[in-house]
Amino acid sequence: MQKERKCWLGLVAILVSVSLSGPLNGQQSLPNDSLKNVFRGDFLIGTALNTRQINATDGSTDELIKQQFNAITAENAMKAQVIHPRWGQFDFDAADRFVAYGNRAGMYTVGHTLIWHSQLPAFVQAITQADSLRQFMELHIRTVAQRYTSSIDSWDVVNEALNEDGSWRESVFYNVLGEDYIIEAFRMAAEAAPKAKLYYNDFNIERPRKRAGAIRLIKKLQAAGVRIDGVGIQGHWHIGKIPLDDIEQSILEYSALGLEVAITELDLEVLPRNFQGADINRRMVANDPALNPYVNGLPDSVQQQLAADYGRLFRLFLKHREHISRVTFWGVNDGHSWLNHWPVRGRTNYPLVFDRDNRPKEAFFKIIDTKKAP
Ligand code: 9MR
Repeated sequence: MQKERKCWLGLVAILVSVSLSGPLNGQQSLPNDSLKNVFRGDFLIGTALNTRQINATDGSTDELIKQQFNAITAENAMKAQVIHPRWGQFDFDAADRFVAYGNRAGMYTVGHTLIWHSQLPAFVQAITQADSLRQFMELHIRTVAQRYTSSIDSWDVVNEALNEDGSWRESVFYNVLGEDYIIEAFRMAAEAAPKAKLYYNDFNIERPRKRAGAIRLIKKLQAAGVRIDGVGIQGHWHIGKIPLDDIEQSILEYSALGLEVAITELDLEVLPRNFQGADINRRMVANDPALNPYVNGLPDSVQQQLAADYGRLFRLFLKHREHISRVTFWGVNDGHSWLNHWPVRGRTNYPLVFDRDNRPKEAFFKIIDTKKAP
């Protein structure tokens, strides 16, 4: 009897340890908790999908996506360079597959992004005439947004229009059309996508100076009578340096303007960096191994810091849950993150809450805990 009890206890212990530590012999075991279920009623939990994930080529990642997330954003498939490579010639292949994925899985589907200075095809960069640029914007926004009018729930209409000091970024749109290009972009999007939420999306707009610029931009749209529904704070932050007070203040100030707030591209950098943000024109040129210290694994102290920071963030998001529509991670697992390639190529980074084998990290459990003891 004693022996039998011990045997059962042993079996239970093995099962518990397998479920906590993840796959045995490389096999996928899904976590017991699901982020989307735990935060249901608070906000959506999203992820960005790359092409392989849109094609569901990796079964275990696909299962994890469907178990954990109820919102998806196209990481690259809807950017102008991909979808509109030459004037009037569209390539909807990847974007169609992306929205089909969202439809099949019943997920909230985010279009990213209509007007952005980056990943813009060369023919647009070369435009110098206001009329031509307006024609491009009109053709691009109408064609793309109308095509997905029944499948895209929210559009990042304009992405990253501001400099760090809150002034206008000198993109081709600003240089040729002046700051009112943003009014035109939102007006066109409102006509082409009447049912979708319309967002302005940027990084570092929780910081006071850039936030002031974003507020000017939003007020400008509102004064012109065009629709804007939300602000996307991207959320590319760095462990140990999460600007919690600025984030809280931003949530309050943006929502006071009548807007929803989404955290649209969340990841927490753990590797050395000499600047913050996500301006992809900035790179650190280096082959210094000190810049890539965790090739063989993340030290426990860093893992704990990452987890604690994710916990603090989600506690803040929960506190302001009535203003927050969605929290989207920028990638599914650490192996998929753009931060392995930027601002230094070929690093081993750990910014997300699932590891390279799709196992939940300490950060995942800390996030779930915020609901248990908010
Ligand atoms: O994650 C994206 C990466 O795969 C692309 O190479 C990169 C190039 O533009 O864009 C990344 O996503 C960016 C997003 O579209 C806008 N905000 C910053 C993101 C990280 O650079």
